[in-house]
Amino acid sequence: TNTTSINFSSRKFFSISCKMRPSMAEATSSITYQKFVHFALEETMKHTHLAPSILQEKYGCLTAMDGETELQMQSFESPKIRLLRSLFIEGSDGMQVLDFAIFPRAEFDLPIFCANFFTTPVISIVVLDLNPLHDVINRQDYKKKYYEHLIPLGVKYGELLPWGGKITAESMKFFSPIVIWTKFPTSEQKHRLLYSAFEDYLKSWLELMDQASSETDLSRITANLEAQHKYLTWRAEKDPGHQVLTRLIGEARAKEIIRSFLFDGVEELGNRTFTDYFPEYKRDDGTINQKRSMIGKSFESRPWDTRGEFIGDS
Ligand code: BLA
Repeated sequence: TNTTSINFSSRKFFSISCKMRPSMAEATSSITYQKFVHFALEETMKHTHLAPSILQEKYGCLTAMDGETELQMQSFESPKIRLLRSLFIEGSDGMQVLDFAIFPRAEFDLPIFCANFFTTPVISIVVLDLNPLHDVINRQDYKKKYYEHLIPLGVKYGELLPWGGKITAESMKFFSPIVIWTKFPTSEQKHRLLYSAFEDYLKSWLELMDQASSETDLSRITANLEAQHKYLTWRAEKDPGHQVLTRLIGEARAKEIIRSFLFDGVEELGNRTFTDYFPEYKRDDGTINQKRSMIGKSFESRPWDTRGEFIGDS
């Protein structure tokens, strides 16, 4: 049946390169992002045919310099998906990281699915969103097309997983009215809640994908491409995961994984540089200001109201 072939193929993908040793987290607690990855692949395969990405040959399993922490990478593509990739990290010290994203092909103006979870035994830092490809504050048509029907979902999880406080102001432009930005003391209860949110957000994204039809207007395709390139350029330069990755695998390999795996396309989808897109970061000598934020941190509380209207830093 269809189901067995799904199970078979996902198992096959999982065993490509990772040691099948028992998960360290499984032995001590039920907090692991492994099952998020399993769910996401199986669920996505119910909607589309996932083929391994060319990146899969190069990026599979990696052991960090501590000899203990494992980084598991997987990547796929499909007719509407340019790149679905997952980085799952399980640290010897109880650290768990998930960076899971789905980037649509340029013919589609679909949002970018984004799940970024950083967990230590003490604290969890979470971003879960369908990141908008286009401006959701000024372009009502785009907001209506993809988010209007999802506002109740965002309100539900926004209450269960409350706003995490001030963030890098620049990041807000990449977030949608249904973004879940939260921090909480790590607990199994919150972990289960986050799993439900992840399931619901992914299912919502997959429904949007099902309905999406290919753009034929070249100017629209170009606009989608530019927007995705700007997004990749931002994240490849300023992603908060940079430091942790550098500590785990060293600067050179961290840079490579960020530019060629996590945010693959940053080199190929456009020619503009970080400071072309974000000139406020340009130093006098032309180099990029290393600060994460030029504006500073803001948005103490949720800048979207329960109707999905942007209320800003009120
Ligand atoms: C913190 N991660 C954060 C914060 C945000 C994000 C908003 C709060 C700090 C800040 O305001 O910058 C996530 N920011 C995002 C996302 C986008 C964005 C998803 O602009 C998308 C547009 N985080 C990871 C990975 C690791 C990680 C892979 O995604 C580790 C390997 C770690 N994130 C991490 C850590 C912190 C953090 C350690 C807290 C420390 C810090 O703020 O630097």
